[in-house]
Amino acid sequence: MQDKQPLLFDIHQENKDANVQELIQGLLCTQAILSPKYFYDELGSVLFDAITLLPEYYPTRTELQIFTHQASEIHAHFPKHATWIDLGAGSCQKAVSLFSSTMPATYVAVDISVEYLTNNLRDLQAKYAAVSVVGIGMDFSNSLTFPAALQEQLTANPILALYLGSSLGNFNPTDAFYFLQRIADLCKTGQPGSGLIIGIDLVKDVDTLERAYADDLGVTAAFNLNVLRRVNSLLGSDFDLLDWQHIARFNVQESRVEMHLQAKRDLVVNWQGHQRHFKKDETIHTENSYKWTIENFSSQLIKSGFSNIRHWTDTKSHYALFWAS
Ligand code: AVJ
Repeated sequence: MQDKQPLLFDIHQENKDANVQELIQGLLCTQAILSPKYFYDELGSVLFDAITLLPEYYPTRTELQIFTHQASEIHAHFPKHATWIDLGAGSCQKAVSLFSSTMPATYVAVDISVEYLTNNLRDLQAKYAAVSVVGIGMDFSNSLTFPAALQEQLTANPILALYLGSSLGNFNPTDAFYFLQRIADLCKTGQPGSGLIIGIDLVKDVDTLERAYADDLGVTAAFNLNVLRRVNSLLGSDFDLLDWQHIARFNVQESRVEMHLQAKRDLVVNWQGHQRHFKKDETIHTENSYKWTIENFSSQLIKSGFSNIRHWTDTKSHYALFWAS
């Protein structure tokens, strides 16, 4: 008999032209900007995985600690026989490590690249024959519309939305509000008991925050610089990586760690008939990672349409897991 296979959808319209236009516009802004979504090519994804192993980068391991130390309390909130929707699932490891305490009926892994999900999901489906495994390639930052074929799973069971790894940090508070509102609407389509489990990185001393984004080994620097190679390949531009240096600083006013690439000298970058001059020390802003307080994030959840908010933190209150239904 043929093994059960995961159900796969690719509803990510790879809009190359729009990406190129967006890249060019960002590079021509007075404060040049690049979207953090360009970090994650094959090498970039491996570099990010390496970041999560760095001693300075506390979020990933702290989130895992909270899940392990407070497992029974956290799992008590998870609906049973639910449809799990793992937003930004990646390797699916984080969510799957929760299966031993609460088994979903359906596991829907959502990520920007369905290719990356495919192999993981085949193995997962083989290992958990009782779970319906689904993979969806889509950019969920702007809309959360699921294939019609999933209607049944979304309405007949409770929904557990998972957004782990403090990925919400890339959204500014306004965009975070709209995004959470869409998740709240999604939860409303599910049976009672539906809710969201989300990992949030908290405001803390500046040194700890900045070191997490400027590690001694230079892995985060490589992760940041790698985006210029991605831009070179997408635009045919001539960024020379040796001309740029990695910068990470906490912007207290905006409550975010900013990553920039800073020009080491006056230089010119050329692409497709355009050019941009950069003065020495001028920067390209490549990422924001917003940090929340427990109070701010709780009220954000309530504004977005959630009630019944719970949270758990580590002993240093560096990181929080929130439950909202
Ligand atoms: C994947 C967005 C959660 O902001 O901490 C890590 C990305 N950038 N180091 C973060 C990142 C530099 C990460 N997120």
